[in-house]
Amino acid sequence: MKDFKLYTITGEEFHPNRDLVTVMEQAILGGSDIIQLRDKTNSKKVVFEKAKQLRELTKKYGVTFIVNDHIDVALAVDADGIHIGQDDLPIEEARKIVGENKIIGLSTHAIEEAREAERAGADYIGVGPIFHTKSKVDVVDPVTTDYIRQVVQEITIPFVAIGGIKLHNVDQVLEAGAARICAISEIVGAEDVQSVCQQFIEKINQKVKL
Ligand code: 3NM
Repeated sequence: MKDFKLYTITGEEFHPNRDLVTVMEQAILGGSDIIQLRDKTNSKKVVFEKAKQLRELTKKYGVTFIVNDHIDVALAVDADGIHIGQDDLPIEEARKIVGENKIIGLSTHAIEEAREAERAGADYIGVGPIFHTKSKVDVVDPVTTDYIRQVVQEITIPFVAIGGIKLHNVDQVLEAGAARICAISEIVGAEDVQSVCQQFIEKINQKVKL
């Protein structure tokens, strides 16, 4: 898969007065190089419509596009990949459906899950929640930057740190060894989405040479 630095996940509840595509375009213009559509509330029909719009947007900018949960929607709009969780289909089964050319990302919250994801053929893993977050309901206690250090030592597939990451605490995450950062609320809830992304990218570039 094409490597990335700043992963923005949609969170429309954080920008009730602004349009989804506009906000995500600002994120891309600020340097976000991978976008995920995550919608746990709307019908598949609505998710599909949003996915079509974001596919068009990401194609225009050459940015990777991932769909959360809905494998069928991801295939229907020809997204670059899917992101699934611990309670979804096993990676091997998801792989049979999407094929070798799509990206499969998996959320992990402990080193055993990371090991299993690698063994099963995930293309990347989410590592989190690093800090407390209000953006995910079923999430476990924060895993802290200790989990990042474990993953750096043991896991060879790419990982992205997620959960409660803000401009004011991202340095701790980078110092622990993360090379890729993911955020929802800090980015899409910002007044100036583009500027927040630029600031994340600057911090990543200061600490990491991918
Ligand atoms: N997954 P925010 S934490 C979607 O740990 C998601 O797997 C997590 O949102 C995980 O940047 C999380 O607003 C929410 O904290 C991230």
